[in-house]
Amino acid sequence: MNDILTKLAECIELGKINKACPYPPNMKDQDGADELAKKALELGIKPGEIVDNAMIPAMAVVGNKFSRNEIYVPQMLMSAKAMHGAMVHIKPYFQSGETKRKGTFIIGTVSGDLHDIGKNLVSMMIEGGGWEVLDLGVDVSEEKFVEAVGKNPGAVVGMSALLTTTMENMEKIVRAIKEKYPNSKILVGGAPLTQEYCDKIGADFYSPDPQGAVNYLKQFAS
Ligand code: B1M
Repeated sequence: MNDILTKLAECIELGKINKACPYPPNMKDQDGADELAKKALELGIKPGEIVDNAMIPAMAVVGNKFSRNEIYVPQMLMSAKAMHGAMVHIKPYFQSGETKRKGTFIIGTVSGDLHDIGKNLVSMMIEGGGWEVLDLGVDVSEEKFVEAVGKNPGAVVGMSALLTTTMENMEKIVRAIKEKYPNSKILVGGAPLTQEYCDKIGADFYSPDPQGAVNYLKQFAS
């Protein structure tokens, strides 16, 4: 039983999505995250156990390696895809309520900004960490963020900005959310951001990378 979870974790770490996936070359024709997650469920392993003992630790390894510059964006994207391959089988159990999520995380790239590669990585890592992710996409307006927070009480909010010009929009959105929902927690990131800027705009936390975002969320997990 543990063997299959070890193999699943390895597939996620190395970005082996499914059997047909040719990457990584030394795992050609072997089962990937997709098949292994399905088999684990068929063996009667609980979805929560698969997530907690294989998927979350594997994504944490990936996130930490990325933070230390031991792997780069392409490898991380492959891992995130492998995680998604497994998640397809697990998701129905979360949706039915049989397996509990840690909370809801709302994420979007701020208005005026169409960059989404970093935002998607953060989103996938957090989903891999057992959270329900509501991804609002790119060019997300103040109104859309505020509406999403209103509809999801207690959700943690994440914002990404890649342009120095759209960082100003981030400030407006943070202020609008905090005005209406003062207890909401807001996490910000993106290449031009700094801790100083995060403090200036009244956001709660700045993370330069996805793993920092996952770690920040741990304190709010239910
Ligand atoms: Co644009 N672009 N771009 N671009 N683009 C940059 C950002 C730029 C630095 C390039 C440059 O001039 N050297 C520059 C910004 C300059 C500035 O503002 N100071 C720039 C510009 C100017 C523009 C346009 C204005 C160009 C034009 O049209 N004249 C235009 C703007 C469009 C718009 O948004 N309105 C534009 C367009 C585009 C493309 C559409 C072509 C494409 C985006 C495709 C896409 O995202 N789907 C694009 C790209 C790819 C880039 C570069 C090359 C790469 C960005 C990227 O994806 N990096 C970028 C130059 C560069 O960075 N080398 C550039 C990889 C990604 C994993 O990193 O997003 O930083 P990043 O995310 C990191 C962290 O920041 C963090 O985690 C991630 C992983 O470590 N992170 C978070 C991100 N969000 C987070 C949120 C968190 C926590 C961490 O919590 C919520």
